[in-house]
Amino acid sequence: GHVFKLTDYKPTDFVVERIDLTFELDPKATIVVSRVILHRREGVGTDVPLVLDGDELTLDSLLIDGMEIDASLYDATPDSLTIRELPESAPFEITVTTTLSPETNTKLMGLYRTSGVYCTQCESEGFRRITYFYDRPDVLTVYTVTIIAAKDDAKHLLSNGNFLGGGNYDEGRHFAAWFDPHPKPAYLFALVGGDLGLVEDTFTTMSGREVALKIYVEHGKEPRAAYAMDALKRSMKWDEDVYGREYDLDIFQIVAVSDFNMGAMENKGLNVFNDKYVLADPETAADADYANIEAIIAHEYFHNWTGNRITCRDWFQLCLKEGLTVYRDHAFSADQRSAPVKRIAEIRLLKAHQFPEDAGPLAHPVRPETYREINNFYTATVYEKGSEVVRMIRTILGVEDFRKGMDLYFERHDGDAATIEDFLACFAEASGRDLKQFALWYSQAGTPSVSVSSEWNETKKTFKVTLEQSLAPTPGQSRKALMHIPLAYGLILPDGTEFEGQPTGGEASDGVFHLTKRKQTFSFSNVPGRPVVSINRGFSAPVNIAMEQSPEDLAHISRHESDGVARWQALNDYATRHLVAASRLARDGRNLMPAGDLADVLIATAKDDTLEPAFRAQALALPAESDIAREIGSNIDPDAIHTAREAVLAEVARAGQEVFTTLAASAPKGAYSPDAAAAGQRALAGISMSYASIAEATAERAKAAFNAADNMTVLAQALQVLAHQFPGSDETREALETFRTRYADNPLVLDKWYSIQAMAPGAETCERVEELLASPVFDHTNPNRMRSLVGAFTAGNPTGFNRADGAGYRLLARQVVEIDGRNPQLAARLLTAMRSWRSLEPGRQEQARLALLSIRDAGKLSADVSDIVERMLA
Ligand code: B3K
Ligand code: ZN
Repeated sequence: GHVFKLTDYKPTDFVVERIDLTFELDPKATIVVSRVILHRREGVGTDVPLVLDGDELTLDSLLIDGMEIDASLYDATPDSLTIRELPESAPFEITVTTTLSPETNTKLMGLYRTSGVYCTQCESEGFRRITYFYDRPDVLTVYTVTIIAAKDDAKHLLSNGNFLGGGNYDEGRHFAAWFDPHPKPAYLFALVGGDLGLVEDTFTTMSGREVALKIYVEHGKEPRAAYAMDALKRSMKWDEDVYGREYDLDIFQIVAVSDFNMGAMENKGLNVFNDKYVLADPETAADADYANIEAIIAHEYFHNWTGNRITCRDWFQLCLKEGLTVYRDHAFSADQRSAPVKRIAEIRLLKAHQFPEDAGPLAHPVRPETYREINNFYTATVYEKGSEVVRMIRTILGVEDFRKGMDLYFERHDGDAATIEDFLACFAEASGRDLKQFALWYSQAGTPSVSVSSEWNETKKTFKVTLEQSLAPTPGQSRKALMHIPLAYGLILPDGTEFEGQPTGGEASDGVFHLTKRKQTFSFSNVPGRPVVSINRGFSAPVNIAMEQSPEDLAHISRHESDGVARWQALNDYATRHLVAASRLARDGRNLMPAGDLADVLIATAKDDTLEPAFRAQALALPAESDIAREIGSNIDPDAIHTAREAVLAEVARAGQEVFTTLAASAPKGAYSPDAAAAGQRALAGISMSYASIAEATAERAKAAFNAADNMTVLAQALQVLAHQFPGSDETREALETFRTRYADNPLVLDKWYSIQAMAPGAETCERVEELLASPVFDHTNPNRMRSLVGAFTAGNPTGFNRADGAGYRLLARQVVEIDGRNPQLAARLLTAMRSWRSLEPGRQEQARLALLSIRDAGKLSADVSDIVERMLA
């Protein structure tokens, strides 16, 4: 396939002045009439034709200024429309008619049907599946949209912008017209038609304008949209308070649909959501679902300024809107909840998803420089590392200059299709700081490593910290330049207080070392006693730290750190180190060393009620098997890791049995509230219940919790302990059956049932997943179902998926090929679960390679899947 390059950017030959779209909705034959006014860009020769994008389109008719033209003057293929001999300078109008079949559009890109609702998904390149157009983010124009449909087929007819009017059209049909005054690229276009339930509210903006808020859901589910509505209002207020950003239309609409390739989409004034991220009530949604809804509602809303008002020049700049908007939604959630607990969750996620991506064959820069299929670049690197890069800008500039830079960006680029260079220039200008070296974070892939060593001189009372950076080669980048790495630090003195003196040897301000050279030594003098360094506090830079720190030093940090995140980091490092060592012993078939000290620290943290419950729950959650695997890095044996981790869990559980038994009963009583404090208490009680059950070695406690549960958080947690710790027990069988029958009519809840089973450790799970896939009630076409079963198994079950005989890989390969025929985006996404295959031990590696080859040789593959499979095999 074609390789797109950042350096090939060129503006279009023609400029779009406006577009008027008319849709006559029909499941099999929707007629789209697109009237576009354009003019030739100044300096473009008259011999240059107009070339518009298409994808699987057929042209019904083409008019220029209302007239038919000779067939020799244009060519229409499924993926392009070329028109020659157009006027030299005057604007002209083209009228393009296409017919679509939403019902058979299984790619969920362009216009499709989901549970009887018409909906669109245009980012990145879905608009070209609707009509021939310049489907690229730097072509911004105003849209007028008229939708006509049978009243009994589509009661609500929605599009972007403000409502112009509507009414009866002809026999049995009605229409609605919308005008969006804000010029936008085609990827932000949206249309929805259907008979939906509606939840309404209003928001009064900072300048006193009233905005109508509407959330559309399936009939009967209206009460489950209340939390999303609340989150939306809080988001709108937050963006005004924190960034001075006001909403800019009379109406903001959200539609929840059940078939959606990702979480949600920020179409101007008409967000379309995966219903998983809208619908919640205590009986059916767990605390994590509420937190996700809050974060995603905020994320899509924040795109209105970072993405829509200021969009991207080309898809290479994707992180301009995504990294920045993730950064903004993180800050929002931190303000709504506990900031340290939120940050810990972010660090965990970054390390679990982005670090492995950056360390494997799919590694790419935050701003990629080439792509074959842009859909494959909606990645943890673009989103999460992209957010970390923005966060580092704030760390380097400080809060005030960061805000100045953001203000300048909004002011200068409102209405633009901008680049990363534009963005960085605003911060450089606002702060007077040179960000040239820093900009490497956008162009160099891979996770930098920083090795840290220190030297204490007892007689001179001096302390030296030496930092050295390195960055391993990644695909296409064999040589790397030195980065600007901002490392927040603290020096913790023997009495637990912090040393405040400034070092020499390099820039260090506000508790941040600026590592800009390969190796730098920061020297402190007049230090009263040997300090312990707490480095990369709060994860100020997304790097791997290599530092020999004794368990005593780590324990000292975890006891005295004033910063909750750093305290957790120390604990987590300590636990990781222990688990890595234990896994190595298990791999060699040797006895594990006792976890005494680790258990003591964890138990002390568990019962320290000066700490918030959510923090204690995070501290108790041992690094996952995948975290341990990542630390080990190569020759990985997932079974050894599992054995070692289970042994440590059991040891901690037994040592702290009394504490865990008490805490297991500490969940808040009374009516359920999704607020962060109550969720934190449930998290602590939940993980304690799990430890207590492990210590008791019977399923009774978990089964009792399951039977008594009055909310989904407790119920799902109990089911997970049963299925993962006590597989095959009568209690587990009963609970699984109860859950299945109780929620048979609620697919989103049943997804939890699939995931919990798919993540049950051990080789047998592979057969169980096959069995569930073969069940006639399992809907293979729905992305949420597939992710909850196949995605959970492949990405969340290291021992099951990485079964030594390769059955897990073969299962994935078969599913990928099958799904690819319908929905390439979903297939490619599921396949990325194999991205770390080269770090496995040789036997599994070979099995994985054979599975990848079987996909590569499967015949007709989509660009999405072939791009991933080829990069993985390269
Ligand atoms: N911008 C969309 C993602 C579109 C993915 C296209 N393959 C959701 C978001 O990040 O807000
Ligand atoms: Zn986004």
